[in-house]
Amino acid sequence: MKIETIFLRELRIPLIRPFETSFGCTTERRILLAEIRAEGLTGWGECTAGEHPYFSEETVDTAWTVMLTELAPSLAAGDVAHPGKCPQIFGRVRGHRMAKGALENAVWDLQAQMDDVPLARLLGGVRDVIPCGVSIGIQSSIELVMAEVEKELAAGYQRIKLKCKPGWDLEVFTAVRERWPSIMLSCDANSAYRFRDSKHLQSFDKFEMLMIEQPLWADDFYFHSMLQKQLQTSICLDESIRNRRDALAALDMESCRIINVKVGRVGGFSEAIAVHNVAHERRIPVWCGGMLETGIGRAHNVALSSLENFTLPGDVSASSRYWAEDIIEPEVTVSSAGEIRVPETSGRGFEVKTELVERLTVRKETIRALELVL
Ligand code: OSB
Ligand code: MG
Repeated sequence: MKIETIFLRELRIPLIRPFETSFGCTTERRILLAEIRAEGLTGWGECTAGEHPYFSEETVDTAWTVMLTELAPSLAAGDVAHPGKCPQIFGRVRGHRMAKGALENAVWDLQAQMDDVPLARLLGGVRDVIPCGVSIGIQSSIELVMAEVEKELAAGYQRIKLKCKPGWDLEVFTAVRERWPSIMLSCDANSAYRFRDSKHLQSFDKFEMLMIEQPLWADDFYFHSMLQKQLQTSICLDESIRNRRDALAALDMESCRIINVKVGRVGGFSEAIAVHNVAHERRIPVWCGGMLETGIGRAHNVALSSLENFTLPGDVSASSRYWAEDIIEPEVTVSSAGEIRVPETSGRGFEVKTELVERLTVRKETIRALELVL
């Protein structure tokens, strides 16, 4: 395809309620979108970088700079034979995977429209519906957690994940498990513990959780491997898995028994599919993580989750859990069985509300393909 124009925009959108993890609290999202025009069609991608470099090194501002000065010009400079070629086109730029992912995913979004197939099908998806869970942030009291869990279970969600950190763990798990002894439960520490906390982490085993997500350092495999030997509960890695090679290393070292695939964290759909595939070959289940995305990133997560090895409920949940009004229509909704239906229409299957996007935009840049007049 011949790309004509790339628009980068930053939107500011308040979350309907704050989301707190072990690394901080988010009340308003700064959303960076890539809009790519080619052959009369428009593809959209969402950058999952955070406002601060707390989850990963990237931020909205680093992604903005790298997309504007490096990635978008490279993409606009030539023909893109297939979206799977994007990693090669971006190959000179080291890191900045969330920035790369936003652009690459917009190209996949475009390609699906050009081929007139659902994005899920273009990615190799096989599911009609995907199983959904929720991630419940750190709250100011146990009562508030209980109320959240109760509400989400009533809505049908199949798995509850509790954000945790030292001082916000055993008491919370005890309260939730006493009230709901058999629900699918997990926790996510976002690297809040250290290897010396091994004994403490062993005491999580009695809650019979599906997994404990990223207990230790974001750049570690070795100590997770040592820790996994001491735990009955499966470790799931999130932050540590940046690409297919990391997944291979982690699985060979037995650093985890489950992998959270986030399309932004690994740099786009190509690498997300590659991570999915190596896990699948080793019979390691994966699930799709979330990064408080708007409908564009959410639609892309739904499409990715339709791949065969996404057997566990993901952190892909209804638009209304995050936004007063999402920027897509229809919004993403979850059935009472805790499932999202994978769209069967061409492309991402959710229309972008361009007027709303325009209204929420706080900065915008345009990158045009060079017109070579010979
Ligand atoms: O670690 O999975 C995480 C949100 C922001 C940053 C990191 C994480 C999360 C979540 C929320 O858990 C998932 C979601 O509901 O989008
Ligand atoms: Mg996580």
